[in-house]
Amino acid sequence: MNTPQTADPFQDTIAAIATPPGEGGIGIVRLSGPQAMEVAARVFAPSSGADPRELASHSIHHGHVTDSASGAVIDEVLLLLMRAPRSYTGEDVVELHGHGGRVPLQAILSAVLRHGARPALPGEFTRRAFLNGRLDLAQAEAVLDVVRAKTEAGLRAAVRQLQGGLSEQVQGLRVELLSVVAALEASVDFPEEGLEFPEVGELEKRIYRIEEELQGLIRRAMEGRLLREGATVVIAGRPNVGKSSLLNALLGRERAIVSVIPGTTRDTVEEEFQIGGIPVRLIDTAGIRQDPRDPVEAEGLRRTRGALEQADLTIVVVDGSEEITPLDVQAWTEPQDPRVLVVNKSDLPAAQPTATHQDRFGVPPLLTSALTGQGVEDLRAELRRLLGGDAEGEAITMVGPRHREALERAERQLITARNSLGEGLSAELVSLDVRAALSALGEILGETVTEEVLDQVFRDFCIGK
Ligand SMILES: Nc1nc2c(ncn2[C@@H]2O[C@H](COP(=O)(O)OP(=O)(O)OP(=O)(O)O)[C@@H](O)[C@H]2O)c(=O)[nH]1
Ligand SMILES: [Mg+2]
Repeated sequence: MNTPQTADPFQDTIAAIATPPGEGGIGIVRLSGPQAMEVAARVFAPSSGADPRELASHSIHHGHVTDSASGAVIDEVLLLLMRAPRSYTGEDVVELHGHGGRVPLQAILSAVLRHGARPALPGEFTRRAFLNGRLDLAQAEAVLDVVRAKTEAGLRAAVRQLQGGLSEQVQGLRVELLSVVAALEASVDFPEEGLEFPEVGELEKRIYRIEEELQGLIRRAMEGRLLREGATVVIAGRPNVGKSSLLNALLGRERAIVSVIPGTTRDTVEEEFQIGGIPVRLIDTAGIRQDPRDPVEAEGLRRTRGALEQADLTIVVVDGSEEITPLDVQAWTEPQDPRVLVVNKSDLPAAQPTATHQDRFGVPPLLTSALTGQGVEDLRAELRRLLGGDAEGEAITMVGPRHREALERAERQLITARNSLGEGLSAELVSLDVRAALSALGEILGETVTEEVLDQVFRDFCIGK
C-alpha cells in the first residue's frame, strides 16, 4: 500500500520530452523534482543575465541552452518555472521550450540528463501528481482519456472526470458507507444494546440505496467504454438486400462497392465515423448464405460471423420488396442484442405490410431506402439511442474497466452485508463486509491501491506525460 499523502517521496529529478515526436513550432523538455531548477540552471543561461536559481515561480525567461563541455549553444529557448507545490506534479517543475524537432529536443534532454536528471518512466509525471495528492487515481486516468479522446463528447466526459466527476460520486458513496459502518460499530461497542430490529431494517435500506447507485455507475461503464474505445456496429443480412448501399448512405459517400449481383461484398469493409459523439467502427459484411461451396465465399461468411461476435450493435437488413426468406430469419437470429431491424428498398413496392415484419421478427422495423436516403436519418437516431450517445456527452461518466471491477466488488460486498443483516449475523461481521466495500471504492480514488495497480494504470501513458 502506498501513502499518497507523503509530501515529497522523491529524491530524484526526472526529465523527458513532453511534446510528440515529429516537427512542430515548439517542443518541450519537462523536468520535475527537487533539483529541477538546479539541473536546468546548469544548462540554461537567461538573456537577462540573472542567476537562474533566483528566478521567481510561475515566470518565463528567454535564454539559451548550452553544452557545458564545448560552450556551444544547443538551442534558443524559453524557460518556464513552476515551484512546488503549485505545479502539475506538485514538485518543482521546469519546462524548456525549444524548437520543435527531434534533434534539438534530444540535445536539450541529453544536456539535462548529463547534469543530474534521470529519464522519466511512462506516465511518471502524472504518477507523481497522484502520489503528491494533486489528483486522485480516477483523475489521473482521466488525463489519458483527455489526451486520447476520439470525439468532442468523449473529450467533455474525460474533462469532467479530470475535474473530479466520478471521484465526487464515489466520495459521496463512501461518506454514506462510513456512516453505516459507524452505526454498526456503535452497536459493537455497546453489545448489551445490540442491533434493534427497526435499526436493522433502516440499515438494510441505506445499504440497498447505495447498491442502487453503484449499479447506476456500473451501467454507465458501458457508455464510458464506448466513448473511449468506440463502438463496433455491424451491418448484416442475406445477399443483395442493400447492406453496402446502407453503409454508403450512413457514411454519406460511396465507400463500398454496390451492384445488382448478389455476393458483391466478399470481405468485410470497415469505416470509421461517429454517432452522437461516439466513435463508431461501421462494418459491412458479406451476405449470410447457406453453406457456400466457393472457398472465398466460405471465408467471407466466416469473417461475417467474426464481425458479428465483436459487434456492440448489429443492423440486420432485409429487402422490403421481396418476400421474407429463411435466410432473413437466420440473419436476424444469429447476432446478439442489441439489434436493429431495417427493411430496406422502401422506395420499391412492398412485398408485404410492415406488420408482417413485426410478426416474423418480433420487433418493429425501421423502413429505409439506401437509394433515396429516406429513413436513414431515423436509423442514425436509433443507433445513437441504442449506443447511449447524447450529443452533449453530458450524462456520460467515464467509468473505465478498472473502476467497473471495483464497483462490482463493492456491490457484491454490500449484498453480502445486507444478507447477513437480514439473517441476524453480528454487527461486527456485517461491518467487515461494509468495510471491504469501502476499500473497493477507495481503490477507484487510489486511496487503497497496490504498486502493481499503479504500474498498470501508468503503463499506458507515454513518456513525458
Ligand atoms: N431500389 C432500391 N435499390 C436498392 C436499395 N438499396 C440497395 N439497392 C440495390 O440493391 C442492389 C444490391 O445492393 P448492395 O448494397 O450491393 O447489397 P448488399 O446487401 O451489400 O449485397 P451483397 O454485398 O451482394 O451481399 C444494388 O443494385 C443496389 O443498387 C434501395 O434502398 N432501393
Ligand atoms: Mg455488399
